[in-house]
Amino acid sequence: MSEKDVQLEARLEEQDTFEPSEEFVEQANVSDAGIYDEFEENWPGCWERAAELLDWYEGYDEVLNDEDAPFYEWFVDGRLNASYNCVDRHLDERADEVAIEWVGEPVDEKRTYTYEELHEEVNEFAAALRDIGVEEDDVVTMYMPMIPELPIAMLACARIGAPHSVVFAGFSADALATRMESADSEFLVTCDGYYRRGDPLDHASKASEGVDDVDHDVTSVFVDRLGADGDISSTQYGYSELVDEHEGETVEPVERDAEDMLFLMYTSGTTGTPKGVKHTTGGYLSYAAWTSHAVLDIKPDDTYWCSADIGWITGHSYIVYGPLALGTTTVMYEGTPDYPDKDRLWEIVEEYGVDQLYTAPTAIRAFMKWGSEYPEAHDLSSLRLLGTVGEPINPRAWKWYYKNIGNENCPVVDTWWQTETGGMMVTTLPGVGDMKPGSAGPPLPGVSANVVDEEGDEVEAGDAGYLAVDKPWPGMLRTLYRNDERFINEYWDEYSNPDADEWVYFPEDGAKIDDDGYITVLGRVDDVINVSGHRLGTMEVESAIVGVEGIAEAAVVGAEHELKGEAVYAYAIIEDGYVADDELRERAIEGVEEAIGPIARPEEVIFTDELPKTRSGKIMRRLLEDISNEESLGDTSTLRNPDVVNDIQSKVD
Ligand code: 6R9
Repeated sequence: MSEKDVQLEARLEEQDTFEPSEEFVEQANVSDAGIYDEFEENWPGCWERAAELLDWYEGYDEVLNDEDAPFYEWFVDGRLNASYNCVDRHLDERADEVAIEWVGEPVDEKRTYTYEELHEEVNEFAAALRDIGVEEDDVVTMYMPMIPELPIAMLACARIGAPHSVVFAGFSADALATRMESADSEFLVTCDGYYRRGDPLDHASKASEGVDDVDHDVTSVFVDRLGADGDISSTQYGYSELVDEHEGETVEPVERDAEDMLFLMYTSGTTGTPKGVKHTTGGYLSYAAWTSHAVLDIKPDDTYWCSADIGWITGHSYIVYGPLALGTTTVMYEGTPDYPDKDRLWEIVEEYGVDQLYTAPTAIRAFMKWGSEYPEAHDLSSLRLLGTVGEPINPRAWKWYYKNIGNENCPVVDTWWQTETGGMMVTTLPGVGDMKPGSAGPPLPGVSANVVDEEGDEVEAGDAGYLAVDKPWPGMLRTLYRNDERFINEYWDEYSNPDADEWVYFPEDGAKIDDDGYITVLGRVDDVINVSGHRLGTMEVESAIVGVEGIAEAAVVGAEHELKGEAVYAYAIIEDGYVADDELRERAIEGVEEAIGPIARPEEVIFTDELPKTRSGKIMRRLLEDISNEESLGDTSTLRNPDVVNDIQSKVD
């Protein structure tokens, strides 16, 4: 490093506040700090700003109906169609502009869809879906990797008013079956396979296995992604044959009520079964579009790239719905960042002239580890804004991203939100606020998020507490699918006062607030482990382990991990007559992969004779967490079996 570089590095290390450049502010979609007051004074009417970004067949009568809180309704009686908003309405001016730039894993395999081409594809597949029996309000499950047919199928569903439920392709056959059962979903769109690090990966068998486990009949459509490298000969419907049969057909977008379900997204919670988060057409889409406009600063002429997977909420809101609603070009990449080499992302940024990049701290930590020579080998000067999501980002990784990817020239938005919130909630507005690495920022205009103590009272600046949101917002989940009771229990029981009709949403995250109102999110306070930005419920993983022959009981916790953020540590008790050996350990790991998928794979499986339990028999996961992180242990006096702690500790060391 040159003397100048060393000085620069030192300055960066000390700096804790960063301003957006004048150049950025001048062109930003939102650059007036008055927006915070404006939204507060005119709440909930302020949310018309979001709804105005969409085209409505019929305007709404009321912005918010809170009579039956917390079952809120937004943009009451408005009517619209999400597929129309993301595709058709751009045809007048942008028919030949690119909607989706798809980059395959194999180098040089790419596809470009203009808005006109996307319109054609979406219409033909919508016609095909109707043809195989999909009706309005039927839930269509999609179990697909990052191939263009996934957003096409989502938009085709939206067109005919059939909610989709996308299941991450890395999940197991079991996970697929559970979600299809839970949603009573009779239709599946999937594919033969995809490429991972150069090799074709079979997906069709996993999909078929899942379908076999569903109690009701399922109609399946298979996309031929792999050509000769895959096999869909024995499957029910081939995607391209279906679409060919409907070549050139158009399907009138169905007018949906603002509150009609757009999609379901399953996510992990404290207890065993995944939660079917319900999002609506009007509120969700307005919110995705508004946050894409205000936070990601997306303009129609941009080439925008979110490197998440569409199988997660981030991909729904910020690869598909938000960017397409705004008529921009959204990039979609099939592969991993290190194939064929560790500069693949930078190569893509350079080739397509990407304006905004939205990625996750887990990826940034990997880039850091690989070294700055990879981004340095490419011209990244097209970038105007950077974003992160999924877990807390430590200041060191933030600064690395800011300097090495953004050339100290792009604002970095650290966006806190959840599957349930539909879109971003806490982040700086890039054209307005200063950035403070490590802290997400203030709540967005119109969002009322605070940090409170156990009683629900706001904490003093600098103290830790829990995030709480005491006003509704358009992108919020409306309920958990067919389970209103669980919706209340999970999110509203903690701080609400139903007698006074006061409702407070509890996201189950710990946080701190600074005296300037900036919020630092500390992580989950429930039994959810965040592996590389993906939520895993401890119960889900534990029941997979206990399902393995020879294992009697298990407890899993998250332990800090350099790249993944958190890794799964499993503590297990074996049944009498079995041996705690590597074979059993391997079977436990396989059990988890089969039940959930490789992302849930335990980093360590530690066999023990007992688990630390309270007198009432509840497993003390906190203690196991401390042991896994090799931290000193807090109070162990409430343990029924305090000796077990030393025993387990000696096994982890
Ligand atoms: C969008 C998404 C939600 C959980 C959330 C929190 C963590 C997300 C974060 C963050 C700190 C950020 N999280 N963004 N923590 N800073 N910028 O990730 O949704 O998969 O539902 O996860 O992720 O713990 O509660 P989801």
